Amino acid sequence: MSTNATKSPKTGARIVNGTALPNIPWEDKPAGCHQVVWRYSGNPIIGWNPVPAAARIFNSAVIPYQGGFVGIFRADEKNAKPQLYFGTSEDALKWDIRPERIKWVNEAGEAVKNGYAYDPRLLKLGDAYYINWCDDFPGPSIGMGMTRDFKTFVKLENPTFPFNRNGVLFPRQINGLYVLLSRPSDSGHTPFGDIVLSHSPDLVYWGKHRHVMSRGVESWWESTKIGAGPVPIETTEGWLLIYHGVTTTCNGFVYSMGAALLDLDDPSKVLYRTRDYILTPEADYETTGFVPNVAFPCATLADAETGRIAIYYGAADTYTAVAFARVDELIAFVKENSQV
Ligand code: BMA
Repeated sequence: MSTNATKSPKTGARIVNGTALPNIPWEDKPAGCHQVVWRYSGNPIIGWNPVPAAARIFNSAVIPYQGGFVGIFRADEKNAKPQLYFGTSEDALKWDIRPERIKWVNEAGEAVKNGYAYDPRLLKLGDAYYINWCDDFPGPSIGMGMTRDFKTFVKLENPTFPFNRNGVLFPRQINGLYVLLSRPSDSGHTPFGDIVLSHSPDLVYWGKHRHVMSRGVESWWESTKIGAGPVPIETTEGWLLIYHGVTTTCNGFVYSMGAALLDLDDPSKVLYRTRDYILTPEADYETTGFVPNVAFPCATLADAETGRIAIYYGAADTYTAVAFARVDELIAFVKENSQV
């Protein structure tokens, strides 16, 4: 049992620059649940062998589209290499995933060969949709792609060279510049890692790099490394960033989730950051699978009208799962439980 008691009164925090999403998948917090984030009772929503070519779909990103939902999915194919797949859904819970991986073209419309691709993030920026993922440069680096119709997927310039992972764009320009979170790393199962950010005038050239936050010192659940999770949510209290934090045990890494509030004008400034995790592997589908003890968030759906948030996360590098939170309650928890 986690000790994430949410004793706080609500802060009145609201999502800003978002849209109403009345059809967000949702379940109220079960009676007697004392956690600030609670799991969907129908988890996992995607299980083993979801399409003939892939053994496992997890660490994936979804977004509302034309009244329904679309997703970019990390699918580990049966040679164990990850690739990106596209899917659609009416309710964001039952997914129709295309049987073949996404075929990228470059800006000249020519086919692009991909080594591997994993842990996608997806957002709308202006009138186009952007995808970031861990790309084979060769060697892990941040990949960036764009689509307007989820039919043609255009691969853009890599914002970073190796080694880097967990590239996450902010959903609007800040002071006239695009902003990208990332996590410099090594080529393997990186045993370190802090979150940094970079600025760009055009999504091609990146600079003005800033350190955002380091792995935890006092908080042992995130003592090995941290990485940005879903696209940050703009709120009245700052950018709400849900992230993953990793600890090293004698049986390997354990991936949990934390949350932070970043300054709206300068998101390299951390205003608050949870001391305790907001979700840690407890359910069978999180503690048992291809890689046990992994809860890895890559996307949220958010209803700006009601403050309801659905968090999409990969469980045990095997399943796709959903958890829920309310923005006011989560922000109250981040502030009261802050280690900053
Ligand atoms: C990280 C990434 C994630 C994965 C996690 C746990 O390094 O590869 O895709 O979920 O390890 O295996």
